[in-house]
Amino acid sequence: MIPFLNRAVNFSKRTALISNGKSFTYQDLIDQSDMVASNLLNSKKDLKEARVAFIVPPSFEYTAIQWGIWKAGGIAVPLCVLHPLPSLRYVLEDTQSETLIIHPDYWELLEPIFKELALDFIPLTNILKPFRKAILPDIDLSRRAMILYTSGTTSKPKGVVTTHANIEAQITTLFDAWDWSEEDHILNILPLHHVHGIINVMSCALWSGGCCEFLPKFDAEKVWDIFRSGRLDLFMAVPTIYFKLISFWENSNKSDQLEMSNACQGFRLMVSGSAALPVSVLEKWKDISGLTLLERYGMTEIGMGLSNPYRGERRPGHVGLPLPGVEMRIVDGENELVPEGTAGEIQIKGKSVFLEYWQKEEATKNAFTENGWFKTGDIALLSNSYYRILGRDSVDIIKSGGYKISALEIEEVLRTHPEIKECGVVGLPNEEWGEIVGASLILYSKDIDYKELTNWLKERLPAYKIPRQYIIQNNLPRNTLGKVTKNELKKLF
Ligand code: MCA
Ligand code: AMP
Repeated sequence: MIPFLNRAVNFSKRTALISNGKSFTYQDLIDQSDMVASNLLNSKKDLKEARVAFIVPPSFEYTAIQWGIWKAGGIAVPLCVLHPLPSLRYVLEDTQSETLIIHPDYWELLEPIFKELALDFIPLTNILKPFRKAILPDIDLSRRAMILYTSGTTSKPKGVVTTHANIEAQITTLFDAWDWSEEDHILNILPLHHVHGIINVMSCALWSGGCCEFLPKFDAEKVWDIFRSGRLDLFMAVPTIYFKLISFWENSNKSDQLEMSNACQGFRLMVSGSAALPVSVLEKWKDISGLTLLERYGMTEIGMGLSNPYRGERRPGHVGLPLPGVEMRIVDGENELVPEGTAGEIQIKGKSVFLEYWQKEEATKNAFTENGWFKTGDIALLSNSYYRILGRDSVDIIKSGGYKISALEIEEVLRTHPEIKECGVVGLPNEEWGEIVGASLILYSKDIDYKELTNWLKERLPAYKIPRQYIIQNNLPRNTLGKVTKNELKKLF
């Protein structure tokens, strides 16, 4: 049995999850995930790492399915509920999923591919229904558990494979560092196809015997209302969410502001991550809530790497030090250690580091040094005993609203538009979103209808990848080798 799931019996009567206004105990989660596993196994003994994709909003059912897949020996492939059909199809094909579990809200969206893809499409209710309880297989911790998609320096996202051992290490380092306990009650407003929502929020709460409450879609007013209920003591989000909560507070009347600020007194910890936390946001949040946000640094491939301390100085603009069990070094372009205080690439080793990119041997090999350090591509500097992230070594990676976006992926889609001859996509600094996507277009004609272009893009890309600013040019700036000079391009917006 997987230790993470096995721990649940220690907390059987406690509330594990709150979703859609209902509370579910750990026993409910154990029973429902046993049913999911039994339905998936049917008469099989072990799914033997078959990929089981599921498209289900954050909820008790989501968690029961994830656990059920693990109990049956499968690999969980959570799909993004915001993705248009081509993005979902890409993940299903790339993972060669055998099964797709579908929440009723997404049935119509997926119907066009039912005949085209050879996989079992299972309605949510069928996988949850009572079934003769199967004998569950023994799962070795070295087995593959999950595939999450992340954008990189290639145009198409890559599937990051983590084992049960990786997941356990990603959880336990945070359990120790941030003092999780069964008394904790956290709100999850993050999407559940990324590490931040899945591991840092939901899985840490369930490992601890605490309670994770879902709000499936972020809404500043609803989040403040839940804060005001006084039942939470933990919150974790991306900087954009803190920005939006601050805006809501600023636009409220004085007595509401006072109530909202008072509601923050019940929290023992609030964490920010997935993108750089602007010092201005940290300071405004401190004025409003009295709390100093704990900023940490992580990546899909490594879980969390660095963190400001739970106890001790949380320094604005810094991400602290390596978490327990995480080995880290800063190197130059030749993978040589740089002197202290010099900027270089962060490289990471440890049990939390992923196994491989799904079926991409070459990409996996290139992501590690010869002696097994994972090359993050992030540039950092040790300043006065704390690390500071300076940026990334690739201009083609954009971080917007906490989502990692590949400029190359957007360019590839834009180039298939009949009116676009050539294009260049860049990330432009933005206080609210971190960066927003900007696109320079070279057109066949003089002008383009942006509304039509946006609608056309929405059928092909999720909303957070759609450019928010455009310029029209005759030529893109290029260097002598003909490569687009993205830093020059940024200046033109
Ligand atoms: C949405 N909009 C945007 C963007 N996204 N505009 C500019 N840039 C964007 N990126 C626009 C929409 O088109 C819409 O505009 C309006 O904003 C509201 O859209 P909606 O989707 O409702 O936005 P939202 O719900 O307010 O979303 C903001 C959000 C979301 C909650 C911050 O982006 C989010 O959940 N981000 C978290 C992502 C995450 O978990 N990342 C972790 C991965 P209009 O109304 O004009 O159409 S990183 C990770 O896991 C690593 C390990 C780590 O370190 O944590
Ligand atoms: P993802 O691939 O979506 O997991 O995003 C990981 C990337 O987010 C990292 O490689 C960093 O570039 C960025 N990131 C995460 N946390 C921070 C942080 N606290 N400050 C700056 N960048 C961050």
